[in-house]
Amino acid sequence: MARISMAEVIVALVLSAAMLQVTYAEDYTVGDSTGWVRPSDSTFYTNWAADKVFHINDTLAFDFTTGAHDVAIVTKDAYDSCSTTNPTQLFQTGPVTLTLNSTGEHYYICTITGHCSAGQKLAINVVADSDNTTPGPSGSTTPPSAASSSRGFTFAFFMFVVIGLLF
Ligand SMILES: [Cu+2]
Repeated sequence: MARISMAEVIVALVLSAAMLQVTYAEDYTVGDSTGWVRPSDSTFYTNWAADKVFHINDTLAFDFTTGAHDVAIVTKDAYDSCSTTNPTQLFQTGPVTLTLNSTGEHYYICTITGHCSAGQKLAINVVADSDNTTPGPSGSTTPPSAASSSRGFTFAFFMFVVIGLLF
């Protein structure tokens, strides 16, 4: 066996994992430069999310002025009906950045009267890192294959480092 200590292996693993993290996580600003507002077009946030694939550890930044808006994490029913009673979580100080740490459907609304029904609501689906679901064709400028191969390359490099250290 090579004279590599367990500590060195662990350091290499941590560094590799940190690199994977950088490769994987994307930081989204909801609505981009528009931010989190009552939109003039009720489909604005639906359209914003339509061409994106959200992964575990991606972040969502809701950019809003404290007091003017808020962010409530809600159920699908509450999202559909714009019900503001008993949200799962409520963030009233803006801006707020949330890390996506579970897969599946996630629903967000603003609880200020009239805002959700005007379209200040966001529904997204979060997939696992290994799920290379491709974005929809509309408005996508980056070919999905490029992102997938980048992830594959990073993983290959990670395995190369681990194997190189062990033998
Ligand atoms: Cu609002």
